Amino acid sequence: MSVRRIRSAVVALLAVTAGVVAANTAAAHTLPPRAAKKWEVKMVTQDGKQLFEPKDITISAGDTISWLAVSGSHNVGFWPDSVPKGAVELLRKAMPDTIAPLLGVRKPTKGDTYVIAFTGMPKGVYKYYCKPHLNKMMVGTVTIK
Ligand SMILES: [Cu+2]
Repeated sequence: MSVRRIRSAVVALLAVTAGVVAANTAAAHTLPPRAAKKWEVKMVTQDGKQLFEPKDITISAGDTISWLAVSGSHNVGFWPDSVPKGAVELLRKAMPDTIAPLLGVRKPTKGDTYVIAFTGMPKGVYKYYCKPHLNKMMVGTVTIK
């Protein structure tokens, strides 16, 4: 086999491989989107402690978290510098019933919920807190993977 023939065989093989890769990439883009999931984080006062349960949660962008009042009076707040770059404005729009920028109303009644849909939010770690119990380290994280 001549060098020229080998060269054209290699070129043909590379073209086929590139075609397969392109086809796979196109297929991945046509898969139906994953259904958004709804998560629950409990807000609890128990045995003199205040906490979010679970304290740390990992979700996908588009998922919703419902913070459920179980006992005590709590809220959900974020610091502008404790969320990923580009998330502040999206979070501000996604947070209902705020009493200050990135700070939700208190939920003092058992069964009340505070709900945020993390639609279109950037990946990363979102650190948050409960304002009335920040001095008792009632904090948590939402990680968008
Ligand atoms: Cu609290």
